[in-house]
Amino acid sequence: MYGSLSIVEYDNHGKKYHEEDPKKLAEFEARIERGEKIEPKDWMPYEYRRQLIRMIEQHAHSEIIGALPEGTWITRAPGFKRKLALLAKVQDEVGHAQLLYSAAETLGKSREEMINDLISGKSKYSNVFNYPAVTWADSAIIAWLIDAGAIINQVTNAKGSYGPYCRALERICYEESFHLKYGYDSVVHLATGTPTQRKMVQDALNRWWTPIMHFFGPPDKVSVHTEILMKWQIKMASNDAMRQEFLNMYVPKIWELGLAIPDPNLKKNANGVWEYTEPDWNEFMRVINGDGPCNKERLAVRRVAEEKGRWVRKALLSPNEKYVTPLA
Ligand code: FAQ
Repeated sequence: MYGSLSIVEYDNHGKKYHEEDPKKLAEFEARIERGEKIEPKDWMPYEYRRQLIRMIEQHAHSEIIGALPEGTWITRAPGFKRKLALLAKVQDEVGHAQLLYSAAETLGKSREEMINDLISGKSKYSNVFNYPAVTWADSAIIAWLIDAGAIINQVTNAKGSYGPYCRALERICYEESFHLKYGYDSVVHLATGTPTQRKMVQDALNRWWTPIMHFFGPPDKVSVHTEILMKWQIKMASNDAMRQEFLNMYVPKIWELGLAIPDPNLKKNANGVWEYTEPDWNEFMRVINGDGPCNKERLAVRRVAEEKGRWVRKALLSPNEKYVTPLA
């Protein structure tokens, strides 16, 4: 379906634009200017649809792959209450993927195509989930600071122009806010605990700082899609603006816990802008293009899930046929 919409050849970064009817395009842009939501059956430019599919699909993939680093800690969570909370959080993340795949489907790309593009390595997903959760403290840092970053992004973009994406984001944010509280509680517990616990959480923060700085995307001056995404109000703040917001909200909270941030140049300048050492953007490019510490492992897990779940999907689609389960 999505493929059939293509009339003009596009490069991977949307540089060539579909020749749209100027009148329709002007009406569409006026609707966005007025703050109206665009709904699936409304006319929209080809490039608006293409960009939304790219972004929502990557977001959905990030949620199901994002369940994996923390998921590895469910069996080893320290205590029953932490285990229950983590189990519920991981389930929520997978639920977010479902909401987001549904939002992307409204634009004409099927879920099967999206999953195939994920497991073949064609589609991207968030850099952060290609790093291992080495200790329990890593899972706490993920639940606090990665969820914090995700909330900043999602609360902002929930005010955007595409109805189904905004509604999905709004709902996701309620759950993410709860995850953040769980993550903060886990980090506080470790940071105010024994010297061993404090060291464990400090080491985890050291490991995660660079991936977190990468999380908001490349600097604005090199970001490929920001301009068009902001023009059409898909993205409501730039990568650097979101990174600044994160630093503004969370650096004081991290310092308050007596934890050190592994960047000697991090400081707020006289204009209220955070200055920091640029994280290694070559590492970012390697990780998002498939060569991070866990990329292969993450996709391998999804491939197995896809294969093992095939009989269930078939059975759901044609309930009158008899299937022999792989366990039978
Ligand atoms: N990771 O031109 P820009 C979560 C790619 S959800 C990987 O600046 P854009 C919940 C980008 O795709 C986390 N790739 O791109 C959770 C593009 O590549 P392409 C996910 C990245 O779109 C918590 C290229 O670099 N959230 O965490 C990243 O304007 C805890 C050029 O970049 C979303 O997806 C990255 N970090 O801005 C779950 C939110 N950054 O497609 C479990 C929706 C950039 O040309 C546990 N997405 N790239 O091949 C967005 O807001 C935007 O897409 C950005 C990137 C801000 C991520």
